[in-house]
Amino acid sequence: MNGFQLLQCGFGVAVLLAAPVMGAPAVYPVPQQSKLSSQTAAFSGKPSVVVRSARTQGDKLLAGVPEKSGAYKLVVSSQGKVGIGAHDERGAFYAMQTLRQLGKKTGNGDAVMLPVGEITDWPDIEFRGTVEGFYGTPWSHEARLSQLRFYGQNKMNTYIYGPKDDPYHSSPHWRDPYPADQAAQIKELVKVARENHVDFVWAIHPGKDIKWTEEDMNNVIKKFEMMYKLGVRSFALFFDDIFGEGTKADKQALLLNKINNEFVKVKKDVTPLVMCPTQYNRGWADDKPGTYLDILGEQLDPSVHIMWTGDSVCHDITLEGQEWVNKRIKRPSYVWWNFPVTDYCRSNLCMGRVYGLPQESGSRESMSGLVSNPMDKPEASKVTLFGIADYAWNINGFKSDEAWKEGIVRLYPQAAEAMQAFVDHNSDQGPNGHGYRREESVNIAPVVTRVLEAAREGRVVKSDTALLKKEFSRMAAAAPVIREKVDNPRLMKEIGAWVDAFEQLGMAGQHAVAALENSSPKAAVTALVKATQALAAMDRISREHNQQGQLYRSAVKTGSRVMTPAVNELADIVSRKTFPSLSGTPALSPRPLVKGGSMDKAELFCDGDRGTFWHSGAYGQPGDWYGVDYGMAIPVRSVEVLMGRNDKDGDYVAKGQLEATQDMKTWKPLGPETSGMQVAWQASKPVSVRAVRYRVIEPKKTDNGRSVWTAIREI
Ligand code: LOG
Repeated sequence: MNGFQLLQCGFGVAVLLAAPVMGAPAVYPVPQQSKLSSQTAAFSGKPSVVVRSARTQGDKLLAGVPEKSGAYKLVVSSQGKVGIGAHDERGAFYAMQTLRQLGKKTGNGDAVMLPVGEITDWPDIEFRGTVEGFYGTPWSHEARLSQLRFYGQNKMNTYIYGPKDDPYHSSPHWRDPYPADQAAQIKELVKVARENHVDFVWAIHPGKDIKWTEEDMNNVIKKFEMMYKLGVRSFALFFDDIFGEGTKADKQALLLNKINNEFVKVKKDVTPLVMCPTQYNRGWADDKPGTYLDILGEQLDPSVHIMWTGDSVCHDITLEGQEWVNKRIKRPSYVWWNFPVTDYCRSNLCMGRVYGLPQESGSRESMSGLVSNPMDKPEASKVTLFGIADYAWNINGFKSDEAWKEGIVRLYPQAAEAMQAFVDHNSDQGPNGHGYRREESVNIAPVVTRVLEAAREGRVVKSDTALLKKEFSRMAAAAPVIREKVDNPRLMKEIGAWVDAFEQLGMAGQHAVAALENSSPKAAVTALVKATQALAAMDRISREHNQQGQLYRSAVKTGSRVMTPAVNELADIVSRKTFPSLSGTPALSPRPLVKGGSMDKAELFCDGDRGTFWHSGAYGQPGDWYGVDYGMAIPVRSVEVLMGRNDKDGDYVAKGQLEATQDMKTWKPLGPETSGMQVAWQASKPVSVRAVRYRVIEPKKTDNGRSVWTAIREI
């Protein structure tokens, strides 16, 4: 197909006019070489397009265009002629995306104004995009279609399909064909991906129960054949998060090489395989020479890409870390970046700026691909995906803060300021088992620190409290604007509860600061009551969202790194000052107790949030126990233990006994022995209890007889 037909396929002037970018014609991702003058020329019509072929080798438009998929040159002459030279059709498509961003409506018929000059452009990283690879409700079909278009517009070329909760991607049904309706949807995804020059990579996750027999290995090829019939031309094999037989490096290499020889090479139109290893991060890698990663490096066909999440499961990517693994696997790794995924911190939104990717020289060569594992909230993920697209295209040109803000303006043109206020305070994961954190509330944080320091000493610095109140009112004011102006129902369904909570936080904050500033006790009490009501409303919003019944429920946490703790502390300081008789009451802060497992992050099972969990990090043994100490005897009427990382997970205790103590020495049973993921005890009258625990009678076992770790969401 030549470029002219490409335009007739629907990328002509109509598209150009449909979405002109007003203001300065910034291009994103930032182009590699841009020589645009301040002179503009009116343009209407069709660009002349040359795509590299045997015939066009010497064409002027191709001069300087590197031989890379997606590379292009766009030339605007002072006479308003537009020429495109492209390495391939993808490059011509990308040139049109750039052109669309440069065009400014003239108000004069069909014409748009374009800056005169030229852009020569190519991607730094060959494979750029996402891996839908999280635990949780997979994205909807509509959401996926929208993602694919978004990737095309932002010059990302890869979408790896691998949602952990799709039973036809993983066990038990990886061997089976998709039901007809789902097959039809995948067919459509492949088609829309192709229209947007995105490789739809279908991944299989067979390692939980694969047998290394000829028959079962052929089952993988058979499934790939079924997917090939649906149009899929790119494939991946994931061996992450599995135990036992499936984890063997030599067997995995054998299977991949077999598929490469018997399927990829035979088909001819299938792209190189991608694999996610079992030891996919440095923290989990055996570092003895000759072990897992070296075996893959030696035995896997050099064409196969090997994925890598960095120094741990969720981690910034560093050049040093890349060099470490690349030496072992004997190829540049294909980065699976676990950001902005929130399947380990479901109560928070990660909508902050993109940072923590290497930019020093050598970074480009250190990765063959970069895919982001996003949130289960596809629309909300676009904020960070915009930044990742920019980074992956042009590493040196990437400016984190600018890309973030530009992304907000483009995604929410009618409510950019309000959305910026929202994402300013919705970026951190909160305390979590992976220890991966993001900055939050950056601009106002120093003011918050000063206000709190002063308040603890009974002082009020008016200039600071004024700044803080202004920020809280900016937050409260943002919510109605977002609800009214953000024209994206799917986004609002994803983050609506957070927007509601955010509004209450803004109100709570304003009242808390007012209470602090007020010298009259009566006015302080009035403000304090209002602050408390808004905080209670936040709790209610969170509890409603966290209701039973949904498979993946979560609390709703907003401003959790800086702003919510600040409001709580201010309210506390004012109430102690206003009601001195209350001061000295010990705060009821439960402490985790563990026998048989790591204490690390154990506070996550008594943080009041079912969306976070603690993992024992050790196989369960009879006599192990997990509990909560309240520090003093309190009346207790019911106890509930919610285990497993989520409702589908197997990491819980098979049989156990709930117990309570008053003296921390003798434990008495609360009810009979219990079993299952969720156990509970209830009494008609409260009993006095200092601590409660769940004691393991029988650990849960895997199919091969080994006991499992225990995950606890909440006691
Ligand atoms: C999983 C992934 C999950 C992510 C973050 C990889 C390769 N696998 O610990 O499905 O979304 O961590 O929780 C993972 O990252 N396992």
